[in-house]
Amino acid sequence: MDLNEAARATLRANDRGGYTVPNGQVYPFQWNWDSAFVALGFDTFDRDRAWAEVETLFEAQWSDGFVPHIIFWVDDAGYFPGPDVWAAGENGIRTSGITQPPVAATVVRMLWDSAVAAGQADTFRPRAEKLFDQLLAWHRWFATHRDPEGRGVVVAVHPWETGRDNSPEWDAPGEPIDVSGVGAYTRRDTGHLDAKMRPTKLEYDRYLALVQYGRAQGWEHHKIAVGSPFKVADVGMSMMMMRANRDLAALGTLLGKDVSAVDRLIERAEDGIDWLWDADRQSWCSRDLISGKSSGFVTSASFLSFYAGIRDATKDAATLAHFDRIGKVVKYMVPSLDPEDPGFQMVRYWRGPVWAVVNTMIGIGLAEAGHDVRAKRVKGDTRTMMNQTGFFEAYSPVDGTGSGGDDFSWTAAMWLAWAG
Ligand code: 9WN
Repeated sequence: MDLNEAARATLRANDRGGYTVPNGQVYPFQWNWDSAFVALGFDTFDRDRAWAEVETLFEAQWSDGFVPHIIFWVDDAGYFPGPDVWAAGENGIRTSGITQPPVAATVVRMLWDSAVAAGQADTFRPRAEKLFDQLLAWHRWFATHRDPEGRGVVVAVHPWETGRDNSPEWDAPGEPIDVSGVGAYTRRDTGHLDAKMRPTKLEYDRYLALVQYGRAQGWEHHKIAVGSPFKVADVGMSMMMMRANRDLAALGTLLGKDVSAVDRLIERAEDGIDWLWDADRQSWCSRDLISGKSSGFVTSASFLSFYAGIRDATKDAATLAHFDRIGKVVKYMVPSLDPEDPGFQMVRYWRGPVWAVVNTMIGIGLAEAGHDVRAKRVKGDTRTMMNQTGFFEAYSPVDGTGSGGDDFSWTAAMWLAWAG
């Protein structure tokens, strides 16, 4: 089977009817940003199914605009924590109580452009209009509840919210989390996968303590925004949000919608984003809202500034210097953590491995900013790893071996939509 066929087969196998599971065993539910990326894969061979993926996600949107990170459409004991632990949702739809990186607006804009190019604007316009309104509500929710100081950034209240669960950026901000009352629980992830590829017990205790905290607040977002013991301005989500708002404004303009509210969010982000520039490290870095301290970590998210549309000659040059330095150390770009960092681990999740979806965003951003050689490197490395290893959850930047689950939906989707 050629890889195009294999990628389509992976998406079909993980399709549960209207939504796609990231991987049948390890992640048996709908995940937010996975579904957005998966839609781009479907769009290469089944346009209607692509739109349905995003529409199903937004069926789980709460009345305040929030879109959950997991939707538990069915029961499955293969994942922990499940719906009973979260105890969240609206209208009988069981969900988690936190969100995930806002990439959906960027995806819907791409789906719309693709429908227009295929001469199907009239067919898809009503669906695009509905999604525009839902996306705008979600972005407003972010501005209210995930940017409590109005800084123009995205403040995560849970490491899972960032989508980069065990990045070392969350280590110091996670220290004050009280894990003494977490109690006994059984992880499922380490039943499916080698524990050396997964977060540690201490990290899981913190994840669970934060779930218990949110649940105790009844998942009332205004309370959590103020009182959460974990509040970190995530450079990844902040860059993706800036990009997503630009795409939402462009989509709205194409649809004849009023985009003034989105324009204000873009201005706020452009005014505030420099707060995430770490002058000592000469890099874009996440910053703890509570302590005010920069993480100082150079991660793959640090290279999303181009994708966000930031053009700043001095900062761009410094960011590219990190990129070139890292590119000499690893065989495959872009590792989730600087390989010269003492905490770098080539297979432990977001402390080293390369993720195809992050590479896609970095590659698109570099190409748009005119850094063609580097953009080609990112795409070529991604393609090589997929060719050698198949569609793994992530890959070692050192030797390209697979890390995490195999037959992974968003990886297959990125082959179809970008790398292949
Ligand atoms: C928690 C599904 C998700 C991705 C995340 C990735 C991982 C979950 C987990 O899997 O997170 O949300 O249990 O490890 O970190 O980015 O959306 O693929």
